Amino acid sequence: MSVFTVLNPATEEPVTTVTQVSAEQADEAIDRAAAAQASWRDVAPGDRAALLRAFAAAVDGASSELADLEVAGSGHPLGQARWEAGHVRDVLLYYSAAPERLCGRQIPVPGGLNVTFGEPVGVVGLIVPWNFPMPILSWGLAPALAAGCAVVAKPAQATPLTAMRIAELAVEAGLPEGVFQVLPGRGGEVGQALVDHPSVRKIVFTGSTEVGRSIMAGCARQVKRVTLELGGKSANIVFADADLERAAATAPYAVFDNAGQDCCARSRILVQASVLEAFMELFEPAVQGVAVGDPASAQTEMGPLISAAHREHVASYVPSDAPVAFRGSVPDGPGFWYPPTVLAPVRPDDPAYTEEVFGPVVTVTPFTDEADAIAIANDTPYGLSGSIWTRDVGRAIRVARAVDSGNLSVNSHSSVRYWTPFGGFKQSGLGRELGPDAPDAFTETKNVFIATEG
Ligand code: TAP
Repeated sequence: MSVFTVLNPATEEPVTTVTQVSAEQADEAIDRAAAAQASWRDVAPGDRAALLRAFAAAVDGASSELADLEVAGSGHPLGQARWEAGHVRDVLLYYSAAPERLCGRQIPVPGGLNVTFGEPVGVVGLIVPWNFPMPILSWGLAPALAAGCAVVAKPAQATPLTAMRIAELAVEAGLPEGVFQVLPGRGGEVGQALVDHPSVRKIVFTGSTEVGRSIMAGCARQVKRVTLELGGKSANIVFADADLERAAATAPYAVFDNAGQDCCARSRILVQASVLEAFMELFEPAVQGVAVGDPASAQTEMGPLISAAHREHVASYVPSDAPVAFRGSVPDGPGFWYPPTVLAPVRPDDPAYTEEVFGPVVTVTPFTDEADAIAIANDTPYGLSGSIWTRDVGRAIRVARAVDSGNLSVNSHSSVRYWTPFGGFKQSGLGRELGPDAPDAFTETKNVFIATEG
């Protein structure tokens, strides 16, 4: 039996130990899920909706506890962690409306009619990364349960605590045993078991593009459905006619939120050359104003990185001769801290400019005109997110249509709304999560012909 010690990233102290599930135990859990799903799919839609609402209420009742767990186990600032717990409740509530609205179609055909049914795909395997343990769990969990699927989730090894507690809350709220299980363990063992077990009919994976590729190849062996939410290298495009004060004031939060450990981080700021200097003058105090410190304080805006190894990885993008324009500060003492860091000017082949850093490091690059901005924004294998700052509505729409990315904001740095579809272009992923159609992605369309002629 192996155990994993969860560390507090702000103190480097152990929080607790978690017994790791083995591949054999994962297979047994998947068998339990398959048995439970056979009954869950037959729960009347109104009753399934009521159970999801009860689950949401249980999460709401435990939101302080969940937030505290995320502060201790993931280093998320308290305000952010509270928002994340509330987000899980809201996502469950949003999809609690779905069971009673999963309607098929009737299609007139010669000699009778065809009806379609959205049948639940079966058992869904959710593989969750460490950066947003609660929200990303909920994005797959809620629509899958609503569609009548059972869910077996594997949290990241480093951050299992909130997912484990949410699974207990599901049972306390009345969800039948086995309908939602959380299996803490290693990716190569428990995650692989989800990919390999024939009863798992869909994998919802969020994580790195590299692991995503191998998951997709594994799913291909059984023609298993797969959704991939992968990496990003998104652009924050600031045109000369933009509200520069707002663009500069929000730019730190567009990339340093969650210490930059955010797939949607706008880690490449592109600024029209004619306003570059003015932008940088506004951006510097905004970066230095980011409150980096104790995640348990409600005033903190940015906490530590997840681990010492990840800090080393982030730091490798900022060697001693890196073009650091300016940076913020970090607390002294223990903790996996890394300061908000702005690099400019950067070479086009600088890895900090071309690769996903997944830490609080941003590059600033000038562009000449609209076509140049679009070309630079699209010069990446990724296409997840991005922002466009301009007062010209026509340009905003033109650029938004031209940037190859799944989620763009105009005059805003926000990324995810659970009532709109979310996902990436190119190597940022496959498929969409969230939005009103998400439960459909957990069903298979069945087409039945009914003869009406005697
Ligand atoms: P990964 O190393 O890819 O890990 C993600 C999850 O996959 C973890 O639960 C991990 O388990 C598991 N895993 C690892 N190897 C596996 C295997 N061979 N088979 C099955 N599962 C396996 O990513 P990460 O470092 O946790 O997360 C950072 C990445 O996620 C970044 O690239 C980021 O952009 C991306 N991300 C994307 C999104 C969206 S919505 N597009 C959102 C958040 C993060 P262990 O923890 O045990 O290794």
